[in-house]
Amino acid sequence: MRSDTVTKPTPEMRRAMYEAEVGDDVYGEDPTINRLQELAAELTGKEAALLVTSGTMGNQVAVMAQTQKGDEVILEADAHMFYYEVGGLACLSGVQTRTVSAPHGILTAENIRAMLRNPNDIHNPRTALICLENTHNRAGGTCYPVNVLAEIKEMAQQSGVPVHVDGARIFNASVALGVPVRVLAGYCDTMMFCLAKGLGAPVGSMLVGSKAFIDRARKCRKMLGGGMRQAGIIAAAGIFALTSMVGRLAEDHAHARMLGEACLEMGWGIDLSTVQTNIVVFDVMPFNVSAAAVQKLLAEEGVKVSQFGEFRLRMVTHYGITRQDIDYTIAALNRVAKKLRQDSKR
Ligand code: TLP
Repeated sequence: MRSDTVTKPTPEMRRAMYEAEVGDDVYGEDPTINRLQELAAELTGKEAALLVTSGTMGNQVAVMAQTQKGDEVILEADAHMFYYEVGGLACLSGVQTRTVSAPHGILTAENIRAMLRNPNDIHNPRTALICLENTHNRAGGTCYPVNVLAEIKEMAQQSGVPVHVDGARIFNASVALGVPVRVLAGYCDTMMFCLAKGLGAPVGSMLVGSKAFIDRARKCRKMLGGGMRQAGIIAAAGIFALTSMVGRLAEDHAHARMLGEACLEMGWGIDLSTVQTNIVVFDVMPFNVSAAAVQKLLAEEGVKVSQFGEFRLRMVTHYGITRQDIDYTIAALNRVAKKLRQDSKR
């Protein structure tokens, strides 16, 4: 339950990898990578796409290709790009971040407008990019409502600032909202999405946007050492992920919902309105213990979860986690809750 990054390739995916036609992608000659990039562009309604090694590389390359040193980038305060990318924005692109906390991690056009810099003031850095995270990981897998995206796009266009979406789990948002990815991607200029999370591929993320953006991104990727050679074996898994693994995400969402409802019933701190996709973030505060202590007790039960703060834990449902695993996890959470209650009475 630690993350949907732990998924292993399906047997069919491995077969596709084995059989993949390959070439040198730095020369643009890997036919399987080219096919994956065309598919990603088509699915998102963008001009072009680029295979990158990871979500982190995709986000960092997107910023690098659209900013200059000293620019400012707007992000939600718990965004992965700000929180978990090793300070890459400062280190690789030399940009500074402007963050604001938003309920459920969902920024609004008003939030963002208030953070835009006046370009006519000599003191100000240039606001170069607005970054959204859909679904929002630390907020519990929450999705941007389509009307909010539309308002942000309109405001951003008026201000002349491009919008990048960290869509590591955009297919989860698409399935949960019942809205095609192409529609969600239509509200941003550039987007990164992951093949190696809920979609089950072993490696890889995609960056999509205009042809000019992807040309710049390809150079940035090369600079970072991400120019791969016969990576068609990775792309083959990605094509399989995009064509065969999206439909089953609804199962992960149903499993997360079951976990979330059970957590609430047992007295763990949880806001069920955040359980919209495959992530369950919950609070251990009601039991007066630390997240680390609960994480350890659950590990002893054979359930691995991630720590998301001093009192917060995260569980993620994904391919390979069955209904039986969910029942087992609920029972384990129940045993841990009971033990903590008994301990507190002593
Ligand atoms: N998230 C990982 C950890 O880094 C926290 C996880 O287990 O969820 N954007 C978002 C929203 C992500 O959740 C992640 C990975 C990334 C980007 C980065 O992707 P990778 O791990 O491929 O670099």
